[in-house]
Amino acid sequence: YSGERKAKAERILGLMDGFLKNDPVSLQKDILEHVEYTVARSRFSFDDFEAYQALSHSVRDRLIERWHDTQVYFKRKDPKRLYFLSLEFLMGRSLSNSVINLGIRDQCADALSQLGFEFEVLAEQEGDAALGNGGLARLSACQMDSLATLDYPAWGYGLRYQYGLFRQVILDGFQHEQPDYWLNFGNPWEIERVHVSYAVKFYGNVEEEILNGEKCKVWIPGETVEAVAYDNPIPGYGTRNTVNLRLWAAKPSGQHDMESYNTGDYINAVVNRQRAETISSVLYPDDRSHQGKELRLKQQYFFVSASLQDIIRRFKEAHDNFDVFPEKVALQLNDTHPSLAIPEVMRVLVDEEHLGWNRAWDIVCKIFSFTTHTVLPEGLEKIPVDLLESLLPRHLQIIYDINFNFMEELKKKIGLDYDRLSRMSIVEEGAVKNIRMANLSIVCCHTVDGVSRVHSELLKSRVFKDFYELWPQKFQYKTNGVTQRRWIVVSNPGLSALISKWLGTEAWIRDVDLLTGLREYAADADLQQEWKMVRKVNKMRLAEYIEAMSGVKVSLDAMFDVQIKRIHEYKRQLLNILSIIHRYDCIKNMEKSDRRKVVPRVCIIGGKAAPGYEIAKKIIKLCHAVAEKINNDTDVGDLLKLVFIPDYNVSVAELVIPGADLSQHISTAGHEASGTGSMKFLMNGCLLLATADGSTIEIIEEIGSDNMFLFGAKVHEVQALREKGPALKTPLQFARVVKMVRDGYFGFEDHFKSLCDTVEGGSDFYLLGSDFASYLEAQAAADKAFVDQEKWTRMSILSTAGSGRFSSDRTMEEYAKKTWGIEPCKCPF
Ligand code: CR6
Repeated sequence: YSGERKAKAERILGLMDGFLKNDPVSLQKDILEHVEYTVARSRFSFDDFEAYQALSHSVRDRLIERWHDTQVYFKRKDPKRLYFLSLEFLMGRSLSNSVINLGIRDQCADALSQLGFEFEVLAEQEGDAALGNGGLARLSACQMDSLATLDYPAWGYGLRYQYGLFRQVILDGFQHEQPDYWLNFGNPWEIERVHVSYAVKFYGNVEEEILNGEKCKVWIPGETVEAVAYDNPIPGYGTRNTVNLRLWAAKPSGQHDMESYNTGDYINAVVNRQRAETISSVLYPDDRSHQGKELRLKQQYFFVSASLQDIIRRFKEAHDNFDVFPEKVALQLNDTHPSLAIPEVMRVLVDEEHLGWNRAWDIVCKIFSFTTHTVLPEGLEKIPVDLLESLLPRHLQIIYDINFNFMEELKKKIGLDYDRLSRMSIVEEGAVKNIRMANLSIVCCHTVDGVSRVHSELLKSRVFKDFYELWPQKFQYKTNGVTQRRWIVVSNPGLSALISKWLGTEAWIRDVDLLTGLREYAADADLQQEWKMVRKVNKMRLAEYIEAMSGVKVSLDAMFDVQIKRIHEYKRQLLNILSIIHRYDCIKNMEKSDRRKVVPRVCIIGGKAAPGYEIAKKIIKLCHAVAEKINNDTDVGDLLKLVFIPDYNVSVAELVIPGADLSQHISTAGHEASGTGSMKFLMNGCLLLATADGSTIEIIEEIGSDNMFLFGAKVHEVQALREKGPALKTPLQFARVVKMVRDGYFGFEDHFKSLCDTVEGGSDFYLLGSDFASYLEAQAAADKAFVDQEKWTRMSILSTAGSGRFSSDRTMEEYAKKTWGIEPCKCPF
């Protein structure tokens, strides 16, 4: 600065005490001030929730300081930035994660204890930010943590839903959905930016105009909605860098529709305006398919348009033409949900910036990359042309033009192979004409990433075979990863401290490959003893939670066997339940003297079913019906318990994962694109019982197949097995347990009939019957291993030791180097 600005800056500096201090006394002062001035309670009398609010605001202040420094530094350096576009972010709670990444966890705990509060208790006051469905959304959250930690100049963009993923309430064993109005008690982790807002347009029509002698298209929109930014600072660990997750909320536009006001219907005019807010009001709760809903399409365009206006504004602040746009901007599409960004960039560059089609297209082809998260063709998004035409008429024209050029180019390469041309076309012809968003993304992105190796192989050999043959170089994969900060340090502090003690350093929290150092101590009796102790404490915590939630008392000596994830037929929770019935049946039919040999088990299942997914809901009901029977059978007692954990979410996962002995990842091979839950369990020293699917295949390479319990058909065998249909051999035990369900052994036989029909009579699409025998063998192997606690503990240590490759730090580094071309930009302060 110079002159007047310099004098002003100096005066401000003179008034400042410097950065906020992190010693316990300074923290106490800050907390008390927030109690008084932010929460507006008396410093002399406030409760746990108010203390949580005040503490959060004190932490937020520190986040803001770092956020400012980081943004100023990025602005000064102007590096190539990554913009990560995702319709879902499953952030969970922020307090514990923030204080750990800021390095002030212990100071906060000290400060609070002197004020008579306990950090852990306050952390429990926070609700989850559940702006996502499952794996894809939590992956985005893990990746943001890694991007910040690795100092990458990244921004996340998404939607600020007022209602997150529904709350699951179980009544008589049936799932009911309740709205999650998560903002009810305020959200100290976001900063509302009333001045960062953009007009987003919908509907209307396209007209032609002559500008400087050239024809150009002008979109005359029919409706305008305002997008307002809410910033969520994401702190890195062991760095000052704090990146931004900017979420958009819809607000009525400032531009008034004079017509309706003038007609004198003031109340209705206001109510209509208010409707704009519905765009960002609710998250779609189905992660299987999204087809043809106008509101969904509006959400997609709303967040894409606002984000791009923001990105282009930032770019234009530093550059006066678009020549270097591809050197400064990388746009990552998290699945096809944000793929309207492609025609939107074309529209802005061609219609508003008047760059000309070819130049705009050249830019588009350089800036976009796309990651797909699904294996199933039916999971690929389609948008009905009619819908697009009415909501975004100009975008439809642009998509048609892109497709026309693509088809012409393709014809030159492959000739008039009409079958192939129609398979690859962005436009799907038929009774209902659709836009295939995956085809659009593949045509326009320079890279198409899968989320595990086998996923990418399936994309290349099946789902996108035609495209792979055309552009083999576009297809890559980056195996998913999760952040060890949240999934070990935050959620399992006991194990975290133990790891640091034995490795002699905390450096693994940033450099997770160091975990392999545990391998040399895996058989060390002292480490084993301490490892078991930590795990026992975690099991106690989980047992208390189970009792509080379900009233079931469980024995700590039992094996805690966990399957927590969304309920899906392909994830085969039904297979798990049927094997639990088999176990129960075996115990019941055993001689009393043999029961001593039974390894006691607590089977824990948790997960939400999409509200319209009937079969998944029946699986939940079956779980409860079976649990009711088993848990009330005093004859079986502690040998077997089954509990369903309701309302599974990120915070529940943080509690359950550290306490699990065994976890199940048992999808029919070839169906789970990656799976990330397994990685969290692995990091926490939980053994896996799994099929060779998704990222499990790579986990086997890291820890060895003898360090886990594998079973089931392999990816390449599934097709042939399916073709056998009714001729498939299924074991007698399978028929027996299904019959027990059919015959009403657990009640509700009418209700369960259609569920049983999905696995019998030749219709067992997910191969529960044919995998049953090998599943039972794997279960038996797990029982046998559990009896030998020394062996089990060694396997547990080796699991953690081999988990480093599944850190999102590794994933983000691979993307940065191979896909985005970005480099770290570390804030020096
Ligand atoms: N449902 C995949 O099914 C993968 C995550 C993250 C999923 C899952 O195997 O681990 O994405 N896919 O890549 C989608 O959401 C479309 C998921 O979470």
